[in-house]
Amino acid sequence: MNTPAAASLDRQDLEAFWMPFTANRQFKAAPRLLARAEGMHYWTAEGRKVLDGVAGLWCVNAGHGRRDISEAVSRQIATMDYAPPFQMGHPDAFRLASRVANLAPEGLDHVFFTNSGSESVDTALKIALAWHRVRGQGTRTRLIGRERGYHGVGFGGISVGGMVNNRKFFGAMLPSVDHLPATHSLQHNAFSRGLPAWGAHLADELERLVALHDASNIAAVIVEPIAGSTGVLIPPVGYLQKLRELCTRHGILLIFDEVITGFGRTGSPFAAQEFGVVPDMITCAKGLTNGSIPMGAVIVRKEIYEGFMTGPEQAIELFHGYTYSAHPVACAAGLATLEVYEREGLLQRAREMAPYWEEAVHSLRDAPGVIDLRNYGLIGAIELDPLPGKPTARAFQAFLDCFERGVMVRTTGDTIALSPPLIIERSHVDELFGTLGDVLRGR
Ligand code: PXG
Ligand code: PLP
Repeated sequence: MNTPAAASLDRQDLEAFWMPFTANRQFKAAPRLLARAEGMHYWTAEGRKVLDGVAGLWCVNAGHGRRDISEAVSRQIATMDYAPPFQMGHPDAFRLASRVANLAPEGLDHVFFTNSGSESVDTALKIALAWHRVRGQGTRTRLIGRERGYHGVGFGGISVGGMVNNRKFFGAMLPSVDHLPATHSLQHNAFSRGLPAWGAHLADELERLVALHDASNIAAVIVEPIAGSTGVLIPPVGYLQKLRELCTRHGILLIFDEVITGFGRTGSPFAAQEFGVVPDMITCAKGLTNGSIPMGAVIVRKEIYEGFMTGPEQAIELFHGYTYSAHPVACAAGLATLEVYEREGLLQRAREMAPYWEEAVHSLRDAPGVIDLRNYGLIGAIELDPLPGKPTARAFQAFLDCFERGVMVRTTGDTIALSPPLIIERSHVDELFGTLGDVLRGR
């Protein structure tokens, strides 16, 4: 499978593209170019086959090259390339919203479309602030995120997010934001399988913030049910339940950022259902279109939507939206994607695969440098002891070595994160962990 055109990019061709979240100079000196994808695999521009251990970037949940999706997209772009979403509509936008609402936990039944996870987060935060205001509680303006949270890269998302490098370069960000402590603890929870036992009490930090600011000033709490980008941090048993109880008690909206956990990653359509905790809003993106066309969504509780539907009928209720909200091509991709998920039972498949996956993750227990292993559904993490004075280098080298050997993984800090397409078979799991084990053991 040689694709010479892509392989022959020279240094000059590589220059103009300022790559996101990438060491540009290092990459351009030795580029890793992908040219084709099918099922569980990528092929590089040089024609090497690479097993996809991360579903692209946590998004290609049904595997690559799904004909149903590409054909729906082709049909739509030929029929109607674009339709304005403000004061106009097209049928698939309404159909997709209904389908997404049907997948969501009971009570979350209205859907606002965006184009990414970052936009979904900013949208949810804005809806939270505006909702309190329209119902006469406009003093509720404070937002609460969590240390080691990732909520995309908009100013709202980095403000409530808790990753220092994503924040420290960008000035003051949103005012009036607090952070709950992260739940990750090697000391208490290293090598836990599934949900760790220690840490539910960390949700009580919300009580401390309520005591400090008073609930009447707090609009919303946003957390990832399982934090992905910051290294797969699994919630302690009872933690999310506790957050839910505290938010309800104090009239604070609870937002689950399910950009990664949505669409089957945990073994349920959403982590909210998996963990039996219903938030007031869910943000999602990625798996909504199987990564094929950019699209995100915010799913909100009926009471929130209805809270806005009170003024004169001719008045716009929410002054928010994107040129590409409910883009017809993205809607076509979304509808085709949800059909594939349903037909193939993919939103439950992680649950079937989880025991085999868990064993495979924990087979690396004695590999050199491994200080923690974490898993839930079809998510896994291998945390490595950083090399002295060279944080991140050890995991990044493992990523490079795996890629050389035909396996794509993802690293964040000194953690290797895994999130394969949900179509993964046991033989792929064996190959993934076989290669990872060889790389970590220096074989
Ligand atoms: N929230 C969460 C929980 C995410 O995981 C976003 C918001 C932002 O979505 P967009 O579509 O704006 O990127 C994400 C995205 C990684 C990695 O390495 C993960 C994401 C993005 C980039 C890298 O794990 N998740
Ligand atoms: N900037 C300008 C000058 C615009 O006119 C618009 C949209 O009309 C935007 C930004 C926002 O773009 P989008 O709706 O794609 O987020």
